[in-house]
Amino acid sequence: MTAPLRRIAHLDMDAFYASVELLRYPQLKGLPVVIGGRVRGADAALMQAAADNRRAELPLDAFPRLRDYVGRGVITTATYAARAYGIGSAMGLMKAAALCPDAILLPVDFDEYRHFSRAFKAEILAVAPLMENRGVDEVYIDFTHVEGGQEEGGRVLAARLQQAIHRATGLTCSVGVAPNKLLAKMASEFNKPNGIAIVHDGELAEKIWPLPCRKINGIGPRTDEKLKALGIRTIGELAAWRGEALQAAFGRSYGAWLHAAAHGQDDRPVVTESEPVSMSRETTFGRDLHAVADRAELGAIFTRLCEQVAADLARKGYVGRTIGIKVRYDDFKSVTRDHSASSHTADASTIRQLAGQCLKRVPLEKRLRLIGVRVGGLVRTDRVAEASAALSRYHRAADAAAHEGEGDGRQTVGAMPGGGAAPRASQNLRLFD
Ligand code: TTP
Ligand code: MG
Ligand code: MG
Repeated sequence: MTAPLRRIAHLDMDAFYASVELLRYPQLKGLPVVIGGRVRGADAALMQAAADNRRAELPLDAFPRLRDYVGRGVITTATYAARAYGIGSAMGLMKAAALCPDAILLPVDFDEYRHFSRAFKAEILAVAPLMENRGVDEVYIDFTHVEGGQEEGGRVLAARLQQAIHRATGLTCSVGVAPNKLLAKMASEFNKPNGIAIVHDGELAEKIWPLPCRKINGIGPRTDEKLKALGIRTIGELAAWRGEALQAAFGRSYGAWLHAAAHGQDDRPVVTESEPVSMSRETTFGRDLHAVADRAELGAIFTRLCEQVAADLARKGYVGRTIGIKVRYDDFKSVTRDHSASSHTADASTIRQLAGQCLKRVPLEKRLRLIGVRVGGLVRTDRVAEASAALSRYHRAADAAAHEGEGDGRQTVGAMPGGGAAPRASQNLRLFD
């Protein structure tokens, strides 16, 4: 079997602030709407509607319009309907008013955007734990080892994430999947809004090289000016330059980076937040033990390890849903087994039960030197409701897709009263060390 291809996704919400506002003002759907600085005076109607919890009923003529705006505020974002007038992020509101005076102007509400930011990221984390936050509305996700992440170049998983996010929040997003972050970031813009774009190695000339240099994240306006002065407008033109020449013009390290970027090279990893991903306890026995002859002693040690992991989880405020074990034999070979339950737990007896089932799946003829228990797929206890709701929505969506014949035939483990169900027989056997 060949190693899986590196597949990295960049996911970016569509017209994020504006789309969140449209959730509570559905009457604005399809209209040019901009989200801008503070709207003074004119927003009395908005504030009253909010106070009465009747935002959705506010008539269109009660909304503030761009034409009435006076001041130096800038636009944070605009709906796609407003973008059709040439309006966009960072543009002055009065300049935008000249382009589309009838556009509706709403004030920013960061708390609301943060809430939806957390919500869409929870949907992703429920299925793809290797996620890197890149601000309020975008993330990188390592698709390489996630179910569906290799299918159709990542399109299958991207579509599932879009569905899960839409189901949970009502919001749309766009996803680019590519061999690395650099290309994924560019690809996520290709089919905005609500689009997916897949880039493979070997498609550089066709999909990347025609783009202007500014599309590379890391080439700003100043570098772009300098490139233009050298006659370099597109990424393809940049790629045609020798590395040494770029280094001479832009300095050693930035020149080398420009050269690599133009050739689609980028090996930066997806960096997750420094939250623990798992907690484990293991013990090496004073003498090698045998599963049958030393059953009672082994059982007691195993139970104590589970209790220790449970206590670690409780103390640090985490629950997990992937329960795993590791055993090392007297010949120093090790094996691990794990099993992902359908709900999170920090309960010692649930962990003991699931870990015990994992233990039944390892060969126990040889004597054992060491045994370990691990709980992974951690979420903070105060986020568990969010995470488990996301997970069950995802499983329902995946099941529905499977029934529609679009699925990949994945089996989901059903609800497990008391935390016990037969682990999947197809679990990977991973050799340790
Ligand atoms: P973006 O993802 O750049 O833009 P967007 O989500 O509004 O639209 P797109 O569909 O093109 O992705 O930025 C995310 C949010 O960040 C955006 O909704 C508002 C905020 N923002 C600013 O406040 N100022 C800015 O200059 C930009 C670019 C964004
Ligand atoms: Mg966005
Ligand atoms: Mg963004």
